[in-house]
Amino acid sequence: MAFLKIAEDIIFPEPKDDHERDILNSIRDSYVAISSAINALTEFVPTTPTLIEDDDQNTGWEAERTSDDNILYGKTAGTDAMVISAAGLITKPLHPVFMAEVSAAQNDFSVNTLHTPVYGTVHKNVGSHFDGTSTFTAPVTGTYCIHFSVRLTNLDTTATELLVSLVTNNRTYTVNELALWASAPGNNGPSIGATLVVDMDAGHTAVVNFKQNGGATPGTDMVAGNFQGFLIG
Ligand SMILES: [Ca+2]
Ligand SMILES: [Ca+2]
Repeated sequence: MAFLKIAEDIIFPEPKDDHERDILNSIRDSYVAISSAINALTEFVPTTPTLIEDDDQNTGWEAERTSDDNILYGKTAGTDAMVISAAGLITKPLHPVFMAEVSAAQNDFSVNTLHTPVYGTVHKNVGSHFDGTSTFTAPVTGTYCIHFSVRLTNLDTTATELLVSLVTNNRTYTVNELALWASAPGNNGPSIGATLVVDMDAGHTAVVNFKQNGGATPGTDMVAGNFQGFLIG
């Protein structure tokens, strides 16, 4: 603030008489008050600082909504999309995630036909992009991690193969199991499935299919399975 001192010497020369001294003292008092106010403004520190925010204040980054919580909040359209905790742990509350499993046995599937399992028990469904039964719809173009499995029983020993697939718009991912493990009706078969990295466009769907080629009808039962996924980015 050296320039203010120089300005003060220029503005307030030595008065010629008492009248001029009174006037200069009055001006000096006002000048000191204004200078103090300017200094106070430059030292102002907001208690809840906002780092970046748009005009209508519903999108941006905020630091410490409560005193010294050391949390960083990233919000879009008024909702927190990313939160970084004081420990540096990053959560994304709006990020698409779904977790579902087969809720009840589905029995006597016909052979040589594609079937779509129903995953009726939904444990998590952020954004509601899973329809609650069989289909996940990508809300945004990106790369997803998707896991699927089915556990089948009562495969006929004459079945020639079992195909379990994840079907998306861009491609189909198939696990091909021969029926060697299907010895006799009533035997429990293993879970069949895969965990995949999948490219999807916004609006594309992912569903699980299975098909038994060969064997008698009716026979194959599905007793369990999982369908899960999340957006990688
Ligand atoms: Ca806005
Ligand atoms: Ca702090």
